Amino acid sequence: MFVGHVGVLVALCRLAQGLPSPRWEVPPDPHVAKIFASPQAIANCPGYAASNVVTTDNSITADLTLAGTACNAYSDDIHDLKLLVEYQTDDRLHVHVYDAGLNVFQVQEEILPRPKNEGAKSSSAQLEFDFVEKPFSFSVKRKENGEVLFDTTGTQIVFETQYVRLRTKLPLDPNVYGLGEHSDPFRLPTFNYTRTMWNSESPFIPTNDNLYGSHPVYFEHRGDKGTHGVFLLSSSGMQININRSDTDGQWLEYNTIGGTLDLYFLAGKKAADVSRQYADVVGYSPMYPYWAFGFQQCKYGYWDVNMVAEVVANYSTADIPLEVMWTDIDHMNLRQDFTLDPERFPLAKMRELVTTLHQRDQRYVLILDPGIHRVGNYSTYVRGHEKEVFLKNEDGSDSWAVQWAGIVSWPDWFAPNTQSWWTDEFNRFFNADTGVDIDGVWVDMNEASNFCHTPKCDENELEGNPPPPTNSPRPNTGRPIPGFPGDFQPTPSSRNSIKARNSKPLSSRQFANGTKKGLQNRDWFNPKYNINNHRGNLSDFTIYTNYTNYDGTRQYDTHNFYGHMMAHTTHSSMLSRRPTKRPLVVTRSTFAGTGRKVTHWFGDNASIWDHYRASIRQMLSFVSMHQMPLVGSDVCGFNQDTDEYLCARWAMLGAFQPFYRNHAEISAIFQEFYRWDLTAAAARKAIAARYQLMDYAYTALYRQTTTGAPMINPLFFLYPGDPATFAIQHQWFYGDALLVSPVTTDYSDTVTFYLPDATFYDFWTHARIEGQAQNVTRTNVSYTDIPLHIRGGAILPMRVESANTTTALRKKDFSILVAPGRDGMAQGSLYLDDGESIEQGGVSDVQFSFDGTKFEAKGEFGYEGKNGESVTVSEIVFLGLKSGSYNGTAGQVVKKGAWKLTGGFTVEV
Ligand code: MIG
Repeated sequence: MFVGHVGVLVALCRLAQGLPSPRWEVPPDPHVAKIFASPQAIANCPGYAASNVVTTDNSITADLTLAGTACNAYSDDIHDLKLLVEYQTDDRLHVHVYDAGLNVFQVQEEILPRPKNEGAKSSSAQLEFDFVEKPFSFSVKRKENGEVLFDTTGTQIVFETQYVRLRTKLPLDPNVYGLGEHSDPFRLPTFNYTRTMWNSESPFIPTNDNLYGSHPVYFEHRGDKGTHGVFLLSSSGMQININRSDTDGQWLEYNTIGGTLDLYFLAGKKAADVSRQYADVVGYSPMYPYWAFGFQQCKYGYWDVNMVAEVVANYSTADIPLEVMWTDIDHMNLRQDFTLDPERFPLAKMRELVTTLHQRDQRYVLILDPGIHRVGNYSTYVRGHEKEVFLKNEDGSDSWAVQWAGIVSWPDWFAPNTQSWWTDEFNRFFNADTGVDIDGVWVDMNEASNFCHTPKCDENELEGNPPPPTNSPRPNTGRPIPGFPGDFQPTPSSRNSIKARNSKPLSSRQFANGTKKGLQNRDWFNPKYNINNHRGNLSDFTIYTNYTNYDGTRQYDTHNFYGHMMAHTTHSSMLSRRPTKRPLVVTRSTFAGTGRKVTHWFGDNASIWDHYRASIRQMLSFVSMHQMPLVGSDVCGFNQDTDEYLCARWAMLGAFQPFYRNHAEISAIFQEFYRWDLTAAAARKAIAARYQLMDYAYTALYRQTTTGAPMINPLFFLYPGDPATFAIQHQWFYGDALLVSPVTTDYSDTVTFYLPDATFYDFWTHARIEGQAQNVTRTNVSYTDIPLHIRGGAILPMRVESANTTTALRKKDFSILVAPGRDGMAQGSLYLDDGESIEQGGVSDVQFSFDGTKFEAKGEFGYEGKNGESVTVSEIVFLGLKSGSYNGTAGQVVKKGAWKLTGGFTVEV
């Protein structure tokens, strides 16, 4: 019911945007009709038999040979496979089933550098690998308690040229999480559930569909018996099914359209250990600049530089701190990357804007799209063409597609000159002395999103749908746009170039056997196994899957990390502009490991309560399971009009999520927080709290970058033995000590939330409340309130007050909040550095503890502050010291002083 509703909205919205219609409105194209093999064909697949088994104390290898007549269910069975099992560390087991000829595609090392095999002994490892020779099947067991974590017996492995299937049995109704990117429940459904991985433009972030990113890793939680993780290192399009039946019990099944079965089993056994073990495989997040925690504002549809300045000014007038201002594709000339609309965003004025922002200690971010306008008078394209940076058609001409600028070519991020070309464009356009001196950059549309529906996209098709906009349709505001007609048409030359390119977009570059670059001669467009991509066939609305990358691999195999490559290339370019500073790159499309350099926002949600709620579950899985800490959704919602109530609630919700940006679509109303008094009041309060807690959050981010322990904790991470926490998806811990329990019902002032069996303190009133492993209902929660509770046993480093910018905030003294647990004790920490440098001089990493009477600070004290920044603690607030003060702050004791964080100290109470 709800899905249907959204479908209509999507269609309407896309019409308004002048975008081609989505798949479900386009009649099926006879040229791309699918042929499906019957499931019966799979049931008869023979599986494999193991031979030549060699076992060492660290590994097992074997040959796997097709154990009967090929079933050729969806393509051709591969006859000879190999098995490699490595006990890489005591908590990581690597199991790889791959083709003996090494022709099947494997993700390149440069995309995902493989973790080192540290040569652990099978005897000391936490996991045990067992197998049956014929038909080959295997299981993975947790030695300590005999829990079988993975078990493929009962279903044959199918390993074909365009279809690979592996199924594991699971306990009934298991607690499975992860497998992003999706907008589904945090604890995944376990009946009749499918997860498709095929990175796609996904307006309105539909549930039960593939979205912008692919992270084939899941965490499974078994209460006191532990949490483990399973990562399938594969970029192939796939469908993962979780289901059960009376005959087969409960299972999880991978169905991929290529690639090998490259599995990493992560033993845990605590959930945060799995987070770390996954970071060991795909990489740890970098530190981000301190200012990235500031509040950020964007909108598609700020149509001139004056308006951008006006928004910044309005925030000041409204007394709402704004740290980062963003501009969308509005700034571009004819929607071309690295250009400015000369009338509305002239360079001189843009430079003035940025200088002024910087003088005010604010920052600026601009957007880039991957499609490079394929016209001869556009120098970025011309330079790229000369350096041969684009994916190519069969005839050697540059690839073509349609994005905002009109006809575009796709950069081939594998080509040898692409990085230097991209960096050169950065250095020209974002030049600090002559260009737009941005502080961060945003890469969009990099799934990649193609306005062409099918690979047959030609002039007729483009006319059947609205033509590609070269400037966006503008709402009739009654406001003239100087010098910029509202109905701009593609130039004749780019129109013509469609015809010229209407040859098959096929190219072939060098291919050699045994190089894991992907089998030749596959059906690049319509493999018979349907992964259920919500955009249609594999190539619909994206880069054609037959394109060959420079290294000889095909987009068919590499599609899911195209956006990842753009984002990582962009990271290097940003680094080259400011080699000593931490870059901020925010990407829409992601793959496993993208988080080791850049971060992500959750794309085009809508201004609806369901997406306010979805932002929580998306954040939970990305931070704690996909190792992408600095994430968030468009606050107040992107598509459609928000309203002051939803926006007020969302202003508060977003303040306790890592990445905090208000953003809206061009045809949506303006939704800056100052537009409504109620929303403004909510934002002021939430931002003040967020800013006072910024060093606490920054410390949590630092921990994640060094230990992998997530800066956002799902409740079951901290209360693993409490089954009531396993499915909680509307509450979370910001850091590991601040429980956020927002109102989640539409237009309601009541919230029922769960308090685990522990002591808590209300963040706002400091009142003590004993959690009893029960739900608590709060009524009269106004639109300027959000329930926040400090976990007893925690110490939170805070600033004594908030400030307008993070620069000013860093000059405020610290106030340390001590919240003893039931045992009267508490602990916490504070990490301090200069907030922006890659190489730090002295840093501080201070451990705080309280034993009931004595507070102590000790650790490393290397950061001395710069430019008037404070490293002074001017107060310590002890909560709940007197007994019987459960409903008030009577138990609170405040010690004033001046303790310098340049050395350890103790305070007695
Ligand atoms: O087709 O640049 O997700 O944040 O405002 C839409 C315009 C293209 C999609 C991004 C959105 C951005 C918009 N972009």
